[in-house]
Amino acid sequence: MNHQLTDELLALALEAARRAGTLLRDGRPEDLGVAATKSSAIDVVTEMDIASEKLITGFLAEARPQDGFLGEEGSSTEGTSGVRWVIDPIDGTVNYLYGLPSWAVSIAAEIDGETAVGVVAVPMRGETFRAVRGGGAYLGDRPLECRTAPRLAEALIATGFGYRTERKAGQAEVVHRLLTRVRDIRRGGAAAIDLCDVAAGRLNGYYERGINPWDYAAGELIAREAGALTGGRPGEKLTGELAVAAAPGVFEPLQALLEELGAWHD
Ligand code: LIP
Repeated sequence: MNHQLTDELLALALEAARRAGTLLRDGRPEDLGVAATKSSAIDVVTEMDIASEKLITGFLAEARPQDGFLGEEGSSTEGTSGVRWVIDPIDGTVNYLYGLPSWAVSIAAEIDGETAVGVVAVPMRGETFRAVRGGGAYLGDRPLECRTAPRLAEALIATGFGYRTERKAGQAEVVHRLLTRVRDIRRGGAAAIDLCDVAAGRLNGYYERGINPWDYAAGELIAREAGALTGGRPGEKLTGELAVAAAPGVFEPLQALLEELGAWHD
């Protein structure tokens, strides 16, 4: 990899995430409401999602006008440099809407289609996670290492649920059967934070069906660089169909159990 390029992309992602995080933390209106809905009436966008995406894409495009963009709130351009930014301006929008602290700004940079840099800022925790492919994962200056569990039955596993009723019904079936097979289940509400918490050893694993590239691009790289394994159904890459990330020793039985429980379909 071209280290000069990844250093530049990391510095830009850190600064964009810092600026957006400050805007979101300090600029959240007391009477924040829903600006629009997407896949269902509970899949919401606030004015702050839109303002955050505008700030991030404006800052990055000024520094690197040839790059492409994929953003949750509609940014989508090809670019000509081989670099594409994958952006979630607020991951955990429902938490943000309600004033709960678990929301993040997630920014990844792909080089020729492969995620090379990932930054996840969690402003209400005062934490910023980062990783460069092949260079390890860090929380601030602290190198991260994921945490395994002796058995799946002793593993703390996070998950999430979609916005559509049919999908939730399937997810409820899976979690109903999984709960008795693991230590406990967490539902934080932001995939990017769950993936970073796997990286930091605060969770042994995470899985979810139906998340999007902007939710997982940065967090997956951070989890992998902290030693976690990531994927989808057995033998497949992590995609929206199914995302699984866990420490070695937990990943394999978790992925096999999710396959048995049909976690990849509605
Ligand atoms: C959210 C994800 C979360 C999932 C929610 C939603 P958003 O992303 O991070 O894991 O369970 O349904 O998709 O919509 O807050 O960017």
